[in-house]
Amino acid sequence: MNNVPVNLSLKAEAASILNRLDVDKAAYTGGNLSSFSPVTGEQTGSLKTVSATEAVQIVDRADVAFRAWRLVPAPKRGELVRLFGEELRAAKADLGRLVSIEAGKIPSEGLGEVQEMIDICDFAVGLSRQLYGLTIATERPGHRMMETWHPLGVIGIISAFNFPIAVWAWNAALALVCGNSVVWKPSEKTPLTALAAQGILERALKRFGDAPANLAQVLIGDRTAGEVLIDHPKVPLVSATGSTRMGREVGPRLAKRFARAILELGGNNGGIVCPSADLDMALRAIAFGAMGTAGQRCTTLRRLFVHESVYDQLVPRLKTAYSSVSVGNPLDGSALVGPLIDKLAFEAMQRAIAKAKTHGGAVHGGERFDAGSADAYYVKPALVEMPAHEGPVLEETFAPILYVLKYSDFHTVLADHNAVGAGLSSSIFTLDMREAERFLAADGSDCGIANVNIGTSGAEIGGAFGGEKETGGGRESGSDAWKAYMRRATNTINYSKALPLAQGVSFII
Ligand code: UN1
Repeated sequence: MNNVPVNLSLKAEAASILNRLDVDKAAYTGGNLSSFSPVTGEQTGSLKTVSATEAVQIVDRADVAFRAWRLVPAPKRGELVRLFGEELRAAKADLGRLVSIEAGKIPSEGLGEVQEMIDICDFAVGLSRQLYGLTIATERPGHRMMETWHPLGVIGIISAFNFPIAVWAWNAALALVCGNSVVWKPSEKTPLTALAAQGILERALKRFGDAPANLAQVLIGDRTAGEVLIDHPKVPLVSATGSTRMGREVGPRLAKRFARAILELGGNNGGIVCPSADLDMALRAIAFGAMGTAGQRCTTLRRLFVHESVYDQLVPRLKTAYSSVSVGNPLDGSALVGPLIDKLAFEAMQRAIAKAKTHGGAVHGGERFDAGSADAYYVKPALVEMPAHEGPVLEETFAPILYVLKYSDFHTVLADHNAVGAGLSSSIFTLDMREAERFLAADGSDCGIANVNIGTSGAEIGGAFGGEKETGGGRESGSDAWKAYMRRATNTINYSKALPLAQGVSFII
């Protein structure tokens, strides 16, 4: 465990990074939203927030920008995103460091978050020449049928503290090449990082030259600002990342006005370790999946099912890994696990652990330790051996708690694996082809992400990211996720001299 030096001025460091990224000091001083670093608990800024009325004006301006941007050819729109990727590369060290300061990530994860943004930019640039429609066989002679993809409108993005900028970039990069404008409501826990990322996009916009004003805007504000995105009739799509509770509010409100939603909500991700598993590999994957990012990824491994034949080999090694992992200041480069985001996260973790005990759970770790600051919450990751798949195991707690269960029968464990509300990510560790393929089959894992011999977290941007059931069903990032950001038109063109009707209908006047 590392002690956190209390005299570290993260406020000054954050300010100098923001200054280098051309963010106006007035945006983060003298305002009413305080930002903090979970590393020390120190206040890092006080940001100006927008009122609901200002938020409405921001959306109205974004709609004007959309009307111009949709007419710019898609490959040219891609050029803006290419420049954004270039600016991100240039600012990677600063931006990664700010992620570490504000979200508490270790350096490689802070930098990794920026890399994820660069990757989606590259993907989106390629996509800007590949927004393909289809030519479809028509039953009528002398006709041609095709589908065309058109820009959609103002895209609202609501993002969470744990990936404060990468998830915005997934959405913004795709939305921009698809011909949309974006309005972003970042987490109130990570607003400085949002200002920095927005500043970098503005650099790219400046270099691009003639993009419409207000093409990409950020809304620093509280819930009421976010609600404007949900309710404004000029926002046809909201992509929202957060808790299932948030999704239950946002989803029906969007549905009520027939707006689209990309919901990326909770995960309660499971892993199965089978008798044939490569245990060395499984151990490493489990450690990163469950303890990495202090258990605060939506893809974090939370439930581990271990076959009874390997339980006594794997679980003691896991316990050793848990008790020896270095937890501490994420900025000094030696810790693998940084702080929880805040006191609320710590309290939720303690409640889940207490509940697990009432269900017979044997808890290893989980305690807070003094890191030299009363306002920083560093905990030892908790490994909890559970006698049954019940109680807190069925819920997502956004903290490093790994519930471990022993299983004997593959079909029963598959059923247990799927018997939770969330359906984001999942893994199986096996060298048995039948088990691996069953896990990936129609009656296997019911999650949006199902992996073999790798962990549940750390997805690449090339695949569609998202999950089923209470995870919300949305897909972002790679594959054909771009289609959600466009509207599809089916076009039938008659180049004959006759007017045959489909389905053999006759209507002669
Ligand atoms: C999230 O936690 O909201 O797969 C996103 C991963 C990352 C993205 C996580 N690429 O863990």
